[in-house]
Amino acid sequence: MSRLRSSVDKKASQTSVNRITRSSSSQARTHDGTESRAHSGLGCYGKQRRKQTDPSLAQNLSQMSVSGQNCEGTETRADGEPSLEGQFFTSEPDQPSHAAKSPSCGGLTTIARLMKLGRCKKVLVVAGAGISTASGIPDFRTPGTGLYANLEKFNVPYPEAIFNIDYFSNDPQPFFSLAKALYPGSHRPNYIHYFIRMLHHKGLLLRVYTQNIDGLEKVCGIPDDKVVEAHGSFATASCHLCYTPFPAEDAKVDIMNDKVPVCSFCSATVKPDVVFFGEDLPQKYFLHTKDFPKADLLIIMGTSLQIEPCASLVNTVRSSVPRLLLNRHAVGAFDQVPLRRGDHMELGDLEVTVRRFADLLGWNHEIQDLMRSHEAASIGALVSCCSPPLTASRGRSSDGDTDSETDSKSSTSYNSNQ
Ligand code: CNA
Repeated sequence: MSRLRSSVDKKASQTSVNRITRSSSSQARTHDGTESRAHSGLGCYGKQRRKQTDPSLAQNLSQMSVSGQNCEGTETRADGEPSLEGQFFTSEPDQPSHAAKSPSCGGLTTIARLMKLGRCKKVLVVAGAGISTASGIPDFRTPGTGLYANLEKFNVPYPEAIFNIDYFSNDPQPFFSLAKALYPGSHRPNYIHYFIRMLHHKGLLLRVYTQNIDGLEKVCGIPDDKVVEAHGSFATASCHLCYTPFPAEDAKVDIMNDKVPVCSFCSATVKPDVVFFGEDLPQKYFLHTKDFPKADLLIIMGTSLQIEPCASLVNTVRSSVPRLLLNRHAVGAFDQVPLRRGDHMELGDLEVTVRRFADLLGWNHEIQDLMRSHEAASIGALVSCCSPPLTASRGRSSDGDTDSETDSKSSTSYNSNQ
C-alpha cells in the first residue's frame, strides 16, 4: 500500500518497505519570500511562515495572473539546434521566482526536437498545483498567493494540519472551508491541461500522474484511464473512520452549506476521498510500477516535488529517459548541480512556457481549437440542465474523430500494458 506522508513522519516511512505515504519535505522561505529547500530538518512549517499583510484569499486569487517569461529566444537558436545550456544549469534555491532570467532555457527545444523525431511515444506527465494556478486555483507554496501563505482564515496551527487525518478527525472545519474553494465545478481547465490532452490526442500520453485534487485533467477530456489522481479527488466520498461510501453529491451539498456530512453507519465525519497525510493512496497509483519503467519521456510540471511519494516517483524512470521540468523554480533533483544527463528544465510561468512548447511542436492552433470547442460544448452543457455530462461533449468537438480514435485505443483497463 502507499500512504501520503507528512514531513514529520517521512523519516519513519522511509524505513517502511510495505507502505509508501504522502510526505512533505521541510521547506523554508528566504528573506524575499521565495521557496528554498531546508535541509536542516526543520519540520514545523508554521514557524517559518511570515505573517501575511493581506490575508484575503480572494485578492490573492486575483493576483494570480500569468506573469511574463524572461527567456525569450533562448530556445530558438539561429541554427535551430537545441541549446544544451539548460542541462548544466540549476538556479540557486533562493533565487526569486523570476528565475526564468537564468540560462536554464533550452530544454523545450531539445525535447520538442526529440518528440518531432518520434523518439518520445510513451510520455509520462507528473503534475502539481502549478498547472492549475492559471485556472485561478492557488497552489500550496507560492509565496503570497499559495494556500500555505493564507491559512489564517482556516485557523490551523500549521499548514499541513489542513490535510492531516488526525487533525480532521478532531476538527473537520478547516478542511471543509478549503474544500468549498477547491470543489470542482467553479474552475475551468486552462491551456496547460489541454496541452496534456493534446499529448493524448496525438497518441503520446502514457499517463498523467497528478497530485491535484481539482479534477481538471478529466474535465478537459483526458480519459479516466489516462489519469492517475494520486491524491484522490472529490468525485467520491466516504466515512473517514469506517470507510463506508457516502454519495459524493450529498457530501458536496452538506459541505457547501456548512454542514458536516455524517456516516450513516457509524456517525463519524464523512470526507471527500481526497488523500490526507497518513492515508493510503488510491490503488490506481500502483500503475507507476508498470508505467515508469517503460516511459520514454517524463514531463514534470507545476510541482515543488515536496510531497511523497510523487516526489520520488520522478526518479524511477530509466536513467536514459529524458526528463523535462517545467516550473517557476528548479525543484527536486533539478535543484542540484550537476543535473542528471538527459535532464532539462524551462523555468518561468508555466502557461507561457507550455504555449511556447506547443509552438515548437506546431500544436498551438490545434490546442486552441480543441480548447475552444470543448469549452463551448461544456458551457452549452451547463446552460441546459438536461445536457449530458461535460465529458460527453468530447464527441461533438471539432477533433472528435481523432480523439475518439485515441480514446478507444486508450480505453483499455489501466492494468493493460499501455
Ligand atoms: P506546491 O507545493 O504548491 O508547488 C507548486 C509548484 O508550482 C511550485 O514550485 C510553484 O513555484 C509552481 N508554480 C505555481 N504556479 C506556477 C506558474 N503559474 N508557473 C510556473 N510554476 C508555478 O504544490 P504541489 O503540487 O507540488 O504539491 C502537491 C500538493 C498540492 C497536493 O497534495 C495537492 O493536493 C495540493 N494542491 C492541489 C491543488 C489543486 O488541486 N489545484 C491546489 C493546491 C494544492
